[in-house]
Amino acid sequence: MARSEDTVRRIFIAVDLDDEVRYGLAAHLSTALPDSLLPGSSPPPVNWHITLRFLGKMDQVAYEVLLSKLDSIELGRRFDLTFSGFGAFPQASKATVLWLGTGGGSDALDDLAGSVEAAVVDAGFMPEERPFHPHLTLSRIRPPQDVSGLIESMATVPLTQAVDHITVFESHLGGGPAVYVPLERFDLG
Ligand code: 3AM
Repeated sequence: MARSEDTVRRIFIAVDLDDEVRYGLAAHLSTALPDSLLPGSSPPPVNWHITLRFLGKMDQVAYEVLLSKLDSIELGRRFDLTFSGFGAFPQASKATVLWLGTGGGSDALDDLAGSVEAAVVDAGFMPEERPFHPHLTLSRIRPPQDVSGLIESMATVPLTQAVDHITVFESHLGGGPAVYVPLERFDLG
């Protein structure tokens, strides 16, 4: 069905996970964690991803410009991404977000985020002011909690994600978990 010109979408660009990695990670966490529970509210595994750039709401024209810029840039060579231990935003002693960090391939991921940022700015969006910090959000915690012990207990996760494309997602918020719909993908070389 054709989209009307006044369609507004809430958009972010991310590295998606293969189901093998997604559910392998979920299984690993449920056996590795002492009580199989993360503090706070955990997004369902189907929603797990590594955000490269959150853009927010945009109209159809801006969306099409964004796609054309993403289509025209060099995203670099595909690479393997491994996962390291847990981390927290803004800090372990008062965490509001518990995340899984990246290990091998983090430099390539940084470069990929830089390429995406260049395309986003070229498409007319304001530059991101915060430095890119690759992470996979595992839990959002309100009120903040001290997760220092949990972070120390979680070692490297034995899974590897082959990063061979990026995905443009539409985010639908409402009651319950957000729904992330993949709209477009752009392949790495
Ligand atoms: O990858 P994570 O889960 O850290 O937190 C939101 C999620 O990131 C983030 O975009 C991803 C998909 O929703 N996000 C949502 N609203 C945001 C905002 N206003 C935002 N990031 C920055 N600014």
